[in-house]
Amino acid sequence: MHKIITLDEFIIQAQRKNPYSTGELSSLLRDIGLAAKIISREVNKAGLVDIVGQAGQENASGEVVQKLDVLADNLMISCLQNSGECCGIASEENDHFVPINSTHSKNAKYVVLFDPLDGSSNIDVNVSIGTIFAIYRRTSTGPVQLKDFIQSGVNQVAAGYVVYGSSTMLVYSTGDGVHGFTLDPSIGEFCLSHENIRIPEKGKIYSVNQGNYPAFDEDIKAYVNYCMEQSHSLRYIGSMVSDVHRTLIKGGIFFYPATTKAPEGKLRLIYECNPMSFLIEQAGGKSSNGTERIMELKAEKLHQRTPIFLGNKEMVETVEAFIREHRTVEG
Ligand code: AHM
Ligand code: MG
Repeated sequence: MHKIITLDEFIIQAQRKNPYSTGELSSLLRDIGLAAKIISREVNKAGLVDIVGQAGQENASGEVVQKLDVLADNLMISCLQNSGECCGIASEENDHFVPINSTHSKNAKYVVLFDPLDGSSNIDVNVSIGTIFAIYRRTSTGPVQLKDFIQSGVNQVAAGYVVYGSSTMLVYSTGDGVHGFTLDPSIGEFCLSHENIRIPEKGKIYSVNQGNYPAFDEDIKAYVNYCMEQSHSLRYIGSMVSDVHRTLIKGGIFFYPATTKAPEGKLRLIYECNPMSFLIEQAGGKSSNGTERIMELKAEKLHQRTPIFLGNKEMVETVEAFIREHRTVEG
């Protein structure tokens, strides 16, 4: 029988390799793992709405059933509040960041940013959805401030996602490779299933909402035409976590460019793009906004959006070349 390594054991082993580690980051990661297990349980019940009650209505115990994205948000916040290792959180669900003011948390050195349930419009049709998170070391002293949350992605200490798919997987990196854990529901543990994930060198899959084609710039239209001429396969789930997960494992490119309706793109820099870029780069891939590295972009506000192209280096560089050539011709 293979030796099972649980997420908690893996985190502790990684911590032991670093003699200066205080265990605070390990503790935070374990709390996120716990939140992920609870969210996974709730997501798995999503199809039972007729039995457990619709969002907004009371369930059999007289509690109001929450929408899943609100529930996931509250679960993440409460697990992170308990840890004492996090002095503030920022979530895609909330307009502002939330300081954690308890005595043991307010001086903690980490902030956590997350999208609690990305792709939540897919819940009703049983398509995979996910949670995305990023951890930064705060830069301020005293009460936590906006600047702690809008640091460049290169400052991420750790990032990861949980995909609630045919199985639930947690994939994360602390800057020492990308590691994937699959939830074994029978023992309630994330077990190491994908150690040191490397994105394949070559890819043949492109992933974009091609229905937006008429709203793309000419350079992106030209790149999409090129993908079709190359007979690349088109795969688009419409759930970033699942599309990026496939890209990480099978290779290819995922992109959400600017459109006439969304000139800044749709996806959020600090909640979605930075953590996914951290993972893709750690796995040997590349992530850019078409001209610049995503993780070097300057965030001005919490909910800033950006166009994004991530995946195999070669494929991302090809789309960048299309963009460059087009701009040169346009002068
Ligand atoms: P959300 O954060 O409101 O769930 O939106 C983000 C989702 C991503 O998961 C996905 O990549 C994208 O929106 C899909 O958008 P579209 O339906 O425009 O293709
Ligand atoms: Mg989202």
